[in-house]
Amino acid sequence: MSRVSTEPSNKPTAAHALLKRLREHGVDTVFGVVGREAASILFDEVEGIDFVLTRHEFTAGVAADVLARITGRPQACWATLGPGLTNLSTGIATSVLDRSPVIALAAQSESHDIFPNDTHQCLDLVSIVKPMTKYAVELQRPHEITDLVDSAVTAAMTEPVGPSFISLPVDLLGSAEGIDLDRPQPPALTPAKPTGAVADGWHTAAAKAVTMLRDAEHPVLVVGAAAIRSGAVPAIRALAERLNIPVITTYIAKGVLPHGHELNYGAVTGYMDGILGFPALETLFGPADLIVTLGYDYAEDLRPSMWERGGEKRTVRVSPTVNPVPRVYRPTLDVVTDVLAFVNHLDKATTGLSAKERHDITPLRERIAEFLSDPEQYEDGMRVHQVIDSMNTVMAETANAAEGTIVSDIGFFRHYGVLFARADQPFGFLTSAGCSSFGYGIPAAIGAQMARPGQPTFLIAGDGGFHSNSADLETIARLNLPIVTVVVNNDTNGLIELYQNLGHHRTHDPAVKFTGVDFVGLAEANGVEASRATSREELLAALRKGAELGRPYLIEVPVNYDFQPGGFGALSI
Ligand code: TP9
Ligand code: MG
Repeated sequence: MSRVSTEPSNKPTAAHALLKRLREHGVDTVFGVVGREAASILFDEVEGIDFVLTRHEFTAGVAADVLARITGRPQACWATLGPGLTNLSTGIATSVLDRSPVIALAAQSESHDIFPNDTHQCLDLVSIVKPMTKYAVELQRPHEITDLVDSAVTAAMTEPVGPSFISLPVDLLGSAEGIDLDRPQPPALTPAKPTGAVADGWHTAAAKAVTMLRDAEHPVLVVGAAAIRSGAVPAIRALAERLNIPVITTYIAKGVLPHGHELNYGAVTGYMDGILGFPALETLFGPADLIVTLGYDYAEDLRPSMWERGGEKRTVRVSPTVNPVPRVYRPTLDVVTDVLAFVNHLDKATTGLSAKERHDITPLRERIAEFLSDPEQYEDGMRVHQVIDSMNTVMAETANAAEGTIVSDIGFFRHYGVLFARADQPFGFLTSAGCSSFGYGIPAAIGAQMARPGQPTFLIAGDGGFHSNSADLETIARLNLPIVTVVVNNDTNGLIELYQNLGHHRTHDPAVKFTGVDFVGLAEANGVEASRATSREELLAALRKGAELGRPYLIEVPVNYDFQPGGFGALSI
């Protein structure tokens, strides 16, 4: 089989031009796993753009997603041909469903040898990723690489932001034919604001929104991540404070108001009534008569059915994109525009309006406080709310105001994180709302710690999700990222056991139970110091140690959930 020429040359190649253009667009990191295309690209061709080797391509995709999300710039991930790209595909799925401007790149067979499903390791890469990307293309002529990168970045940064993909035949990647490194710089992109007829007419709709807000007794702002991307967080806070309007967020928009802010009514999940044994959604939404959704995104899993309880409500949808889900959310008023522009407009247009009397959620707050302070020493393992309460305590001691990140993998514990984990800044709590692939935790913590090097990062993960992707513990150790990981271990895919209970009023162990893994030994084998904690006191001490260490640290905590067959009740969604 023909392979790429390995004759070294000093001429700039498509690989140089690719990295240079990515750098000019603000990309500073390429996460990935390299295959035989190493003959065409070393990743040291261009200053200011680093390669981070991961153990699995999924890790590369999610780390790029989170680094891009927090820095507000595109970031890149890399896979080799065939199985490299199929491994990366769940990372790409994460950045489309979670909305992050990731530039996914993969090597492809030589341009004269692309026979998908016949040539060694050759698959039709563009067709594989097309349904989950905003732009997907294969390089045909080396000198066009700069234009392809420009198109990929523009598509990725346009709302709804998401991944773009370029397939790179290895011979073209190593080719110097027609390569010109002196192309003019691209314009700087922030997530692109909407333009066009719908956006232009938004002032009329905004005037209606002002009237609806004036008439409302108990308005509530429901905020999604597009509001963060538009830079509207300070404006939303100012508006909410002036008019005394509560703010409720999706999982990933936690931190729009700081954790302890009196107008922060929290993030919601469909599991909350069951977890708290309390009618939480009714308390939060029942009295509301106007819901204003700012940057609402159905993919963030806050469903309209969650607010449709109690009295009749009117709804205003403010979003940079046209409504993709009218069947589940048909607002009274739809305003398609940039969230920041709308909030600024609303702020000016409501200058004379007196503050609202917000509805009281004291009973819910008391229930949460009582639940979290649970002093019981359970014989069969800690409870997850005790674990998160301990993480909050040490995060508050460790982080400066408006700093720190709590990352959550996917599992039942994640819903406790959504409800209780502290987040004092936007993206101060990270989980995958849209894609929710388990194994998200390690790569998301890597991305967060790289984006916020001076701040603490705590990760909570379950045994199931964590061990599905635990090889990248070695990446954390190699990069010496001071991430404090807490593995809540019940030797079970606990959330799935809950569903067995819900569906059958009984469980079936072979489908959800594991034999025990020694997570302390696993961490140490990967170069990460670790310990085990079985009580609040031990956990607090271990978290404090980890937070001060300046190196990665892992704490295994045996846990148990309290749901009995049939005991959790129906979900609230
Ligand atoms: N495969 C992938 C890639 N992602 C998901 N989300 C599933 C399967 C289905 N979810 S959430 C979960 C599964 C199997 C189990 C999580 O178990 P855990 O030990 O990490 O957490 P816990 O607290 O639920 O036991
Ligand atoms: Mg588990």
